[in-house]
Formats: sequence, C-alpha cells, structure tokens
Amino acid sequence: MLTRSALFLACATLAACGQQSPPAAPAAPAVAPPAVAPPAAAATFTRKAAPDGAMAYIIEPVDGATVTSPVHVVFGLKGIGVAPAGTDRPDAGHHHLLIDAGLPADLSLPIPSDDTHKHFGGGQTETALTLAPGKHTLQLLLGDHLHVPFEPPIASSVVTIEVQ
Ligand SMILES: [Cu+2]
Repeated sequence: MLTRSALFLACATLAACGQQSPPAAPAAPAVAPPAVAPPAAAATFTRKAAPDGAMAYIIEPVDGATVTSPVHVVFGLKGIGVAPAGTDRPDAGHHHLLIDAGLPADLSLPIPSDDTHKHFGGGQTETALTLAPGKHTLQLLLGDHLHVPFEPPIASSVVTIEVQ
C-alpha cells in the first residue's frame, strides 16, 4: 500500500506518468535503489599512484591492421611490472583488454568483468581473441591486485582492427 500511494503521489506531481518508464524521482523513498548501484558503504577503493612514466601499449596487432580471428594480441608495459590479480605488490598490476568498449566511467571501481572487459589475472601478457568479422577496437587498461585502475590510469592507445 505504501508503494502504491507513493506511486500515486509521484503520479500526481509528475506529468510523465503516462509513459512506461518508471519515474526516476529522487523523492520516492519507498522505492529501493537500482540493483546496479553498489551500496554506498559496501567498499571503497584507494587507487594506487601510477609510477612516473608507466605506460601500457598494444604491441600486436597494430592500429589499422586487417587480421583473422582468433586475433593474437600482445600486451606491452613500460615502467611498471606484472603481477597476478590478488597479489598486492608495489608498482605492479595486471592487464585488462577492453574490446569495443571505452574506459570505464568510474575509474575508482574495479574494472567490470564481461565480454568487453577481459581480465588477465594470471599475469598473462598475450592472448588469442575470437572476434566476429568487422571493425573492432582494442585498448589495454592496467588494474591493481583488486582490478582497480591506477591514478592516473595506465591505458594504451586504442587500436582499431578489421577482422576478416
Ligand atoms: Cu582484473
């Protein structure tokens, strides 16, 4: 009943009630926050400082290359070392490959793990990537032992490839 009356109240104040999308009204305490938002106090991460001059780069394939799948991708790193995920070593991290994805919007959080954000938590420095034919972008982003990007982020240039 509370939800119902809250909704009614929201409807009374919002002209957009005829629309399907639920009102994103901040003034609706009865509605639980969206599941995607992490609880505020769940965890906070301290981004490690990137060592001076540290950089990530994609050795292979080169930007503009036409390749066949599986695509051999070789990761390059300068000024910082590689350590497996979970191993908290100073000045070391592990690679993440962003496939057809930009840098995460919030770099204070662990890098997502999905089809477009691949973790190389074993400390790998290369991979064979199965990609559909067409244009794709690749970018490396180094994360610390908790998969959190460094400050400033150690990310490679974006490499655009054409998969035949
Ligand atoms: Cu990771």
